[in-house]
Amino acid sequence: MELSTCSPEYYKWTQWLFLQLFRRGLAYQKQALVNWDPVDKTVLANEQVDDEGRSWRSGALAEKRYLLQWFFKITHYAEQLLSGLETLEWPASVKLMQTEWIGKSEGAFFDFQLRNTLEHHHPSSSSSSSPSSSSPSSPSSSSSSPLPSLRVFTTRPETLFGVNFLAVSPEHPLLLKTELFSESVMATVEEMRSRLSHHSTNNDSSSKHGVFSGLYAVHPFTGSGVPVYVADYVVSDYGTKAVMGVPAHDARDLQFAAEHRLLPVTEVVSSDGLSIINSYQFSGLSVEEGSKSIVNSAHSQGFGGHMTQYKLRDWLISRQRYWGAPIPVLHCRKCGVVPVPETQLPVILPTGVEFKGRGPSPLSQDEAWLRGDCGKPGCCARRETDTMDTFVDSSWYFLRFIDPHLNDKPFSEAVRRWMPVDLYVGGVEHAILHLLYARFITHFLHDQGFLSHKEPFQKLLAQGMVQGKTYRLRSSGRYLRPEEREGREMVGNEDDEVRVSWEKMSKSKYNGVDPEDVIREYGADTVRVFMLFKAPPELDMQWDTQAIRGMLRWLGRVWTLTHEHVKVCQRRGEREEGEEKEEEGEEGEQKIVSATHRAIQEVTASFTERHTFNVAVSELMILSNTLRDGRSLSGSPAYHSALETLCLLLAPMAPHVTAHLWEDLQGVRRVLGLPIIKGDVLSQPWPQCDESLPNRPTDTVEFVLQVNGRKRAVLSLPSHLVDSEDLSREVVRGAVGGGSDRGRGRGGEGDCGTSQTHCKHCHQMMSLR
Ligand code: ANZ
Repeated sequence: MELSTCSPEYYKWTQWLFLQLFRRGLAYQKQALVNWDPVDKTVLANEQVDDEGRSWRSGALAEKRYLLQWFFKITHYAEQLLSGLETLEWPASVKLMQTEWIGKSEGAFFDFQLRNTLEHHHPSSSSSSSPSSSSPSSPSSSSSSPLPSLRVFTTRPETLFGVNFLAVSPEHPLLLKTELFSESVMATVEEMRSRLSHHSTNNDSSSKHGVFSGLYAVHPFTGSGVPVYVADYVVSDYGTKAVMGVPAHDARDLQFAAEHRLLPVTEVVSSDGLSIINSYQFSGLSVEEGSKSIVNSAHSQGFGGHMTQYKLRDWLISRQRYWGAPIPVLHCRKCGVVPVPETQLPVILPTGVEFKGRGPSPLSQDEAWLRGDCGKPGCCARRETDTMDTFVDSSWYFLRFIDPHLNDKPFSEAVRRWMPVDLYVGGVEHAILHLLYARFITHFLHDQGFLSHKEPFQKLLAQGMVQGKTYRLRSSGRYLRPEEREGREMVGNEDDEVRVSWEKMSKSKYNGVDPEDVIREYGADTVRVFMLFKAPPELDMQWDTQAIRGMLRWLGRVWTLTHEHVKVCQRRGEREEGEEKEEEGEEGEQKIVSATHRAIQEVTASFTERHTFNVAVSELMILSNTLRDGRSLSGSPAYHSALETLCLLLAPMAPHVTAHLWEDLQGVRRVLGLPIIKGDVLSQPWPQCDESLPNRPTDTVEFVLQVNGRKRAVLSLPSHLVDSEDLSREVVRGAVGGGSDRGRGRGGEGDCGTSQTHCKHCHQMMSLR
């Protein structure tokens, strides 16, 4: 099954998706201050700019620019996307990232009537602190038309009586009424706007630029006047673009108030944070009660109410570049924006365009392609030249997979049966990009009746990174090439010149390993089993070529055990029939049968439920240890059956080796009086565990306690605790401190030669951190 999101057969349906969103008002165009990648010369979505303000793709510092852009209204789904997380079996860390990205804040709004004179003083304010005595004058002291009111958003309504200024962002619509402000105020506002457009954020803690607007706001409860400032710490795309300044209880407000000498700073919440003070009739109430009563009272008097805000912004999908699906709309001089009819899809990217690597999109250079027809006679329309962010393609591809070659529909009816995806495996770097976009589109398609499920991916496994050792000069930060690293093998050693550490493999860091090289040396099976064994899939894995040898040795041991058994059987076959069989120790045989069924149970659970492939390998090592200890039973049916099971359980991870072993084991079935099984190892049914067997070979079980993937202790605990909650309690009750680091997990160290040991419960224990 293969599909290619850049083929017109596919992107026809990405364009169809755009049209569905457009029709419902969820795809729209607006002027926006956007993140501009100066290297790729394109716009980036917020999610595509990292914490340092750099492009996820080029790594360049993103700039801010105003452009007319297309957006998808993902904010319309903020609440659904948030509550939907509860239904998902995803790692808590990824859910948390999405929760924080959506950023729900529950609070209140208050409307403050604006005035251009300070008519009242705050009951507790001193006149010397008022801007009227120290600030630039307002353009006119009395205005003919009544001034509007100013709405603020706050998450701390209980602090309303501590307000001593209001601040609006330089982009606040109030500032469009330029007649309300003096020229000098507008000039300062302009300066702030231009400064902001050159910085990726205006939330920088160091700068709190601001200017007194000349206007005052009337406190809705007390009637006192507070000055209104324009301040760059107020974000223009959040809340109401206006805040109430409460310096006594907010650090940013305090810094601003200090810089602008805004006094007094009145505390309105007691120092223990529990009750409301200095707030007239609300004083004495608990913060929670007071907050409610203030909002209710404001609501009943018509100047306030509850308000919920989300940090999530609409998804900017316009890209000014060649790749990506062309946005299927026409711009007509008479009719405005006209969607391309579905019957005319796909709008195919023009061929033969010139790539200059800079400047406007190559699509806007192709005059013939640009000409469109909006359907009305005499119309002169031009095609939209923006293409869609390629994350739009990947936000629905999983639906197409079910039948990738459908011509008349984006996806087959069978999605109702097959979706959602049971288990989705992907890197954590997609936590708030692909995984949020795909959820949004699935929710939307569900609401439109195209899908019966809301969430695309029921379970998520976010795999860790493969890390390699890096060697970096302390002085210049330069990464050393392999030939420059002689004698500097330790991680964390105190080399004055070079810092050795583990980092994600990357060409620029010279710490990559070419899989071809290691596969050539150790074989694909060894490398695969080694990688699965080295770390649980969700943790980073530190690549250690030396340790692969240990895995090769273990596979060699399985090979030897099998061939020893095959030889014993063959010798027996050569002996005369009727000769008496060797006595088989019943106890030893029982041990092998138990170990076999335990392995089936554990490996099956590791594969199907826990995805702890490292544990699966460990369990197979335990079984191979039991077989090695019970070598005297080599040649018996129980031994044979254990080897066959080992082969079947190992086959998904080491298909080549086990294909040979399986064939050899089949060769001696007749000698043992067993029927021949048809087919190769991979076409056999999965072994079934006999639940009635005592599958715990020992009375005590050793547990390796790992914290953050590192072995901290080995605990020897009674096996009856294995599946009980008592285990967690036992561990918490001091076993951590008393554990010895010298112990060994069964089947781990010494078996494969690496220092890794695992137990099936290590995850539970890790979560006890
Ligand atoms: C008064 C107050 C008093 C506030 C106090 C906080 C502490 P979150 O939780 O992030 O939603 N705020 C509101 N809109 C803003 C904007 N556009 N730019 C910058 N700040 C803004 O934050 C909500 C709080 O951030 C709001 O509550 C408001 O300040 C501020 F002791 O109001 B608060």
